[in-house]
Amino acid sequence: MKGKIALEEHAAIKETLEQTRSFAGDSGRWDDHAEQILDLGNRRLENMDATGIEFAIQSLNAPGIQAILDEKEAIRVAKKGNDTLAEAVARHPKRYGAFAALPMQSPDAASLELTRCVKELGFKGAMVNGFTQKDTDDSAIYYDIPEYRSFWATVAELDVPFYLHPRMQIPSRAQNYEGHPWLMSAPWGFAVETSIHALRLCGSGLFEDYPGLKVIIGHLGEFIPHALWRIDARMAYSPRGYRGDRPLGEYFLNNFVVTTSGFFNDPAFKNTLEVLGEDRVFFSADYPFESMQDAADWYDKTSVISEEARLKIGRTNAIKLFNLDLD
Ligand code: GRE
Ligand code: ZN
Repeated sequence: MKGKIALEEHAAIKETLEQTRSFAGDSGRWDDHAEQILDLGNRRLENMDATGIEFAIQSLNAPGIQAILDEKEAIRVAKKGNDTLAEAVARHPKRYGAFAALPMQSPDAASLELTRCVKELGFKGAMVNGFTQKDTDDSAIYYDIPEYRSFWATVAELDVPFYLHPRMQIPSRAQNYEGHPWLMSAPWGFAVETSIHALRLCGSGLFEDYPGLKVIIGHLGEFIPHALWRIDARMAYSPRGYRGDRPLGEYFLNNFVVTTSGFFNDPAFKNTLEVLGEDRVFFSADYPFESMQDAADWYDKTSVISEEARLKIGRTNAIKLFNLDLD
């Protein structure tokens, strides 16, 4: 399919590049991976051309700003990353948009940076990589806590989506992964950590306070669509600490949309579509951690969807969500 739009596509800057080393595959792939993730020029664009991706919203790699302990440094690197993405967008406005990286170490600084990115740089929203560390390695701040309500007020006021992207659990909190480092990252742990964070948002009353918030999660919903019925079924018996007024599933279906990033599989796609419907699912690749070719080879041919739905999920849903100036 020509004219696809992708939402979870990553670039690194010098300050965040090393974070991706362990994900690059064997050491022989590092140089190539580094070149791919640093590039926002020809190599990326040619890859998009070859796979029918017309437009891609770029974001900084994970864990990115969320792993920087010092607040001032987090603000500095976020600004630098966002300015780098903004320059790429300015060079290729018909091909790239951008999500803001945010210094969530400070709700106020995050609000200011998101406002700058949206109002001055034309960014399409934010991408935040799970919980934020701050001051000590063993810190993990989730955004359902009251201190972040002012930040969410800014997101709601700017009326832009917030993409909650995975990161790995930190070693001091990862005892249950001990001896199985593979389990901590993209094969499983990414979805566990991201789904817990997403469910915390749902269970905190956040979407009562800001009913218009739109949260995006990748990887076909980080396992939540499959589990949604059971969550509500069991919550009828054990809702201790739940602060929503309505069943959790209602918040998920109202306030979340999901992408196909890194999940190019018919049975899982079918399940996600059955639960969410075709208006709430968006094509994405997750380049360069996944190949655009794999994403497109699967998406362009999958028989799970009609041609009409292929166009919506591949393109028009994104044009609507982000008010994109594309035909
Ligand atoms: C991602 O961005 O989703 C990602 C990584 C690292 C490894 C795999 C992966 O950041 O999907
Ligand atoms: Zn990603």
